[in-house]
Amino acid sequence: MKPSATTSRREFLKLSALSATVLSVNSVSAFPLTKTNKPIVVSTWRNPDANAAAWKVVAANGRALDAVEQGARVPEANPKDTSVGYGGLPDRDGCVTLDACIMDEKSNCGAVAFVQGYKHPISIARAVMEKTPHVMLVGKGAEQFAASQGFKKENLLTRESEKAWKEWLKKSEYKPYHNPGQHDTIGILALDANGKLCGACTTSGMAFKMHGRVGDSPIIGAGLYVDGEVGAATATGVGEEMIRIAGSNSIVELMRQGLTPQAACEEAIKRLIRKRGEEKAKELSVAFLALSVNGEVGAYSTNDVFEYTLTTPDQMHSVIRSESYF
Ligand code: SD4
Repeated sequence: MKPSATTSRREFLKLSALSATVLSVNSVSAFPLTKTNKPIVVSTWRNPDANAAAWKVVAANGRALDAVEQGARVPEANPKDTSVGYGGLPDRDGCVTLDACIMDEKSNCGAVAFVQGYKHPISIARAVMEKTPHVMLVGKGAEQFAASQGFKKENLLTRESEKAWKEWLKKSEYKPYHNPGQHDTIGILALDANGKLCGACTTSGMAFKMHGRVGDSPIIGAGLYVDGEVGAATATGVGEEMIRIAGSNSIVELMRQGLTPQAACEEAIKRLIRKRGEEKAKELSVAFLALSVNGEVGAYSTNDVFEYTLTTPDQMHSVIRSESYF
């Protein structure tokens, strides 16, 4: 399935006028509520198992929040996935450091960054959201909190990841790489049968990064943003670029102004390219994925490598190639 066609501003205004007449008087949302295709789960890259875990929750009338957490835990536990959780490639000092965040339909959110020794940062992020008055814990503090919540401490560096790091050490070239064929940070968005929209994002970040480097993935507004009245967006790729334009938040705000998720993702990528210039941007792999509260999906990336996995009542875990600028 191709992403839905871009709705022009004029079409949107027409639609808004129409929708305004059918909106409930109690509704405070300016967003046009058209027919919703739900439940729906969408995740970055080829992640059918993650979508299946999330789908199990929403198909049983469960909460989108549980769905995105369960979905994110799948690649976190998979040692073959070298950019998320257990088996994630380490930083240049050989340490696996993880980042994650989660956000619900009421904009409650939790995040952890630079966490070592815990396989499921997404669940720690959820605990930060639900059990502390804070949004984000990092490093040792996040690890202490995880221990206090009963999370199990484990070694996350697999033999394969250690081997890759030792290979990298031979030249120790500091180019925290973002090989398009070799990354699959998961951002996962779900709209449940009750119309609740939630998202999660989890990663081990860029391979062989500086010790202490944190990317976009745990930053609310950069790697993930959800507004339960409008839509949600998530990102993958060179995190510094998404942070620079507050990418996921920008997409949701563009959707609030009437752009489709597709048009909003395209505008965010173009904004980033305008700032960087085409020459430099060609080297940057960045992709956005968005879901509106109406169940429309959009995706767009700088280069032609991005794909995402979509699950709806009619489509079980379809992997779809995103359109791209280059
Ligand atoms: C980061 N955005 O840490 C992440 C990396 C990524 O697939 O998406 N990898 O910058």
